[in-house]
Order: sequence, then C-alpha cells, then structure tokens
Amino acid sequence: MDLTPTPRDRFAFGLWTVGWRANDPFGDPTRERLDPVEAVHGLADIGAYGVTFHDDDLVPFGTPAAERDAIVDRFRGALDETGLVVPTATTNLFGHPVFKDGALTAKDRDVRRFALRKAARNIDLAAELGARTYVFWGGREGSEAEAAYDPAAALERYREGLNALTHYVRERGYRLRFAVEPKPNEPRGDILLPTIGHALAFVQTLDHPEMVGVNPEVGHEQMAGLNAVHGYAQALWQGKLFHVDLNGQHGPRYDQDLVFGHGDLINAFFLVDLLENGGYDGPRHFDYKPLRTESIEGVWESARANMRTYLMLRERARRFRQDPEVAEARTAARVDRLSVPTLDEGESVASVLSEELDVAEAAERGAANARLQQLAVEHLMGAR
Ligand SMILES: [Mn+2]
Repeated sequence: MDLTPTPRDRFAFGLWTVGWRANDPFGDPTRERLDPVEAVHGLADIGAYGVTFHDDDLVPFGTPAAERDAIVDRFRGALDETGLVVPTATTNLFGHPVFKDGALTAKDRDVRRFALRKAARNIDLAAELGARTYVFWGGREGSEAEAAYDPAAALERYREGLNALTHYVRERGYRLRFAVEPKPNEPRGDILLPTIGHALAFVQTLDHPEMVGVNPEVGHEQMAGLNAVHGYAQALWQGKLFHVDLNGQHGPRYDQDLVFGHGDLINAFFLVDLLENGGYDGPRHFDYKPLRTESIEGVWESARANMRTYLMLRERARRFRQDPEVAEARTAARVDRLSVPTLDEGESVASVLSEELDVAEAAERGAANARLQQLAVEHLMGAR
C-alpha cells in the first residue's frame, strides 16, 4: 500500500496544528514558535497540498501595518516557492482577552464591531490568497453563567454578524463561502451552536443560506457523545458539508485533538468511506494538536501520521466496497432497499390504508447487520 501523500490527495493543515507550542491549562509551552514560512516548507515536504490559518497565526495580534505587509509577503513567497495553496482561512475571535465574553455575540457592542472588523480584514487576505472557504468557530460565543446569558439574543447577534459578513463578501465580489464550526464546550462552559444539527438549523435562518455551510470536526461531535459519521452525512445530504476538520477523540471529555484515527478508529474508517464515496469534494483538512510530549521531530511525525492513516483507511474502504462477500452481505442486510421510496409516484397515505402486513412474519426477519459490520472491521484490520 502506497502511503506517500501527494497534492492530489488534497491534505491540508492549519498553521496552528504543527505550530502549536503545546501550552495547556496546567503547563507552559514545551516547544518553540514555528515560523509560518518554515511550517509551509515543512508541510510541502511531507506531501500536503494546503495550509490554512487564523489571522493571528500568521500576523500576531496588534502587529503594526507595515510589519504586517512584510509578514504576508514572506508567507506569499513561501506559498509560491512550494506550490502550497490556501484553501481556507478563519479569524481568531477567541484568543485575546477582549473576547473573553464573546466576539460577534459579546454584550459590548464596541467589541462586536471590533470582531466584525477583525474578521473582514482577514477575509480580504483570505480572498487575496485564493481561499474558497472561510470558517467561523465561535469559541468564545457562549457562557458559564445562565443568569447572565440570553441565548436567543446571542443567536440574534450571531446571525446579524454572519449576515453582515456575507453581505461584505458579496459586495467585494469574493468567491468565498462560509463554514460554521460547531463545538459543544471548551473554552466556554457551553458554546453556541454546539453540534452539527444546531449549526445546520441556524444556517437556514441567514440572509444568504446558500453561502453558508458547516465545518464539522470529528472530535467536537464525539465530545458531545455523537456519531460524527451521521452528522457529516446529514450535512452532506443537505448540501452543507463545505469543509471538514479531521482528528481523533476518546468520547466526551476535554478536546483532545488527537491524530486522525487515534481516537475512534472504526468511526474514522466509516468517515473516510463517506467522504470518498458520498460526494464530498473539499480539502481533507486536519485540525489536530501534536502531543505536548513531542519535540519538533514528533510534530512532523504526527502530521505525517494523519495523512498515512487517512490513506490507509481510504484503501481499506476501497477494498471493503470491492469485496464480493461484502456485496453479498449488503444484499442480505438489505442496505440498498432503504433507497427505494416508501410510496410510488402518485401514491399517498390513502394508498396504504387498505394494505395488510403479516406483522408476525415481518417482526421475525433478521436485519443481518452484524455480519456486514464484522466484515468492515476485518477489512479495517487488514484481515481481508
Ligand atoms: Mn478540537
């Protein structure tokens, strides 16, 4: 099995992934700052095709304008040299203490206006660099204190903020779509739009819902105890899977941001199968954190691990689908029968009123799901 990633695989990483200095709530950074230019070269060397960033990953918060231009020019130079693209960008609306009680949903109107300005400026840069997707993760849009929080008002302000920014993109003529990233908690005790489902429902309330989809993260759904594959599948079904964040997580606990597949491997297998065969055509974007224990060698080792694991799962999924025994088991499990509409053309509920079902017979039928699931596990483990 060839596990060498190429740009055709469209693997992308955030600057904040390999560049994470590994500070956590209990400990100081264990690694030095990684120069974004060095990160671009490193990512190109290991076979990635894209790099993504929050504004502050590239240009530290508060950098004077002249210095900013020099940083952006250097970064652009590295992109030109390596051929790496910027498919996606996003705004850091959570790191600076000014956003401690929200950004687009802060109670203070001047903070909200500052957040809009910060987002708009980086949208300009994203468009300039050719990005097609702009992500909104509202890490601080939430609360710990019910008494001091009005979720409906916060949603209204979130809606106002995203509407204003979609108008901005249209006025400027940028070819950008937005993707809202759900997360249940962390850093806030509770975050607005905690799951894919919440985000999908919210998107429908916007002025330009066609411009806004979701950017689900595997670990975030699993933090909420949910099946990530089902959530991604619903987003795809609704035409809203604009972007994906891939990583690993062990169930409901703090956000682990493990290497893709280093959490729930079976779920990762089915997620790759869904992305490869379900019509997703965006980048395979990894949002993970190299373990705090690692030196820079371990950082690059883990970056490679994300891609190797994806490629292995892609190959396993391909073999799973090609296995004649699997085809037979799928027939036995009547998987495709669910694609047959319940009513024929022109039929209504009236059409079934006079029908009869042998309930005892139907209740006795086995679903034959167990064998098919085990065949998947055997393919996943390389036993077939
Ligand atoms: Mn995460």
